[in-house]
Amino acid sequence: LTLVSDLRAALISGDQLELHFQTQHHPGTGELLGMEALLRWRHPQDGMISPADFIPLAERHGLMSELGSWVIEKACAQQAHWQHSSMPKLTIWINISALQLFQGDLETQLNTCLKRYQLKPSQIGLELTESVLIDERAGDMGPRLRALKEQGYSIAIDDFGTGYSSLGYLKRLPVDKIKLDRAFIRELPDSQADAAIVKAVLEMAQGMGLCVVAEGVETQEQCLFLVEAGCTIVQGFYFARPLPAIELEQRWAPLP
Ligand code: G
Ligand code: G
Ligand code: MN
Ligand code: NA
Repeated sequence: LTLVSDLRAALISGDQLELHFQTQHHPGTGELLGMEALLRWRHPQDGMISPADFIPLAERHGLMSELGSWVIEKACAQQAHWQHSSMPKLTIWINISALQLFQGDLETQLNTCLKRYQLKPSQIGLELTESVLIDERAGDMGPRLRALKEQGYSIAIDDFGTGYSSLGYLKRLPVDKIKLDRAFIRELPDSQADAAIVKAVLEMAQGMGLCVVAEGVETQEQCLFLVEAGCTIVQGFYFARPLPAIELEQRWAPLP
């Protein structure tokens, strides 16, 4: 429980939380194509705590809405800052948790933030996990996602293939992008099963007009396989780890 009160304190002070950014690339050319914002908590005593650990805690203790707002605010502020710099102009994808989608008014929150920073919805993408889409608390996500889509936000399905879901939602919901979970990438190109799954997902996505991002790409061999299979966007340690904004600027917008 002390961790919960620490998180409350972190949200009030703001200075223990950081957004890091992991770039996305073409697996063949390395071209920079987008980036994902990833939340980090630098605990004063315990060091870096993974969002995989503190996001469930925030959800259980009613802090998720505030934490989610912090991420949206920070991502928009960073995007606005980069619009006025020599950084390449890219969509920043943010992770949206289940509770943010069920409770509160995500659409209004996003729109307010965009307006304040004079951004367009196309500059912020939303990543939702499969489990969010089939969460029973949610009811039908269709109307809410279609509203976001109509505003101009892009929607990606995160951790695709791990969520015990049927494929039906891909047809029903206004999805733009599939993020193929790294579990299917890890053993490429050796695993015949993974190779078959990845190729099938790419073919299905192409047939439906969806983009595919392969996650967790760590080796050149994986890139070669993915190029061959027709994948055009990858994310992973092979190209870049999640980095603080300042390090991205040093790499992609170096001062003369
Ligand atoms: O970056 P890392 O591998 O530590 O992230 C662990 C998990 O936390 C991932 O599943 C990632 O999607 C999730 N995550 C990272 N940042 C955020 C965030 O800002 N909001 C939400 N809801 N989840 C996040
Ligand atoms: O669930 P989500 O895709 O949002 O999680 C993103 C997380 O995956 C990031 O927190 C990041 O730390 C982790 N990640 C990113 N690239 C790689 C990679 O190449 N290998 C592994 N093992 N993890 C990665
Ligand atoms: Mn993600
Ligand atoms: Na993922």
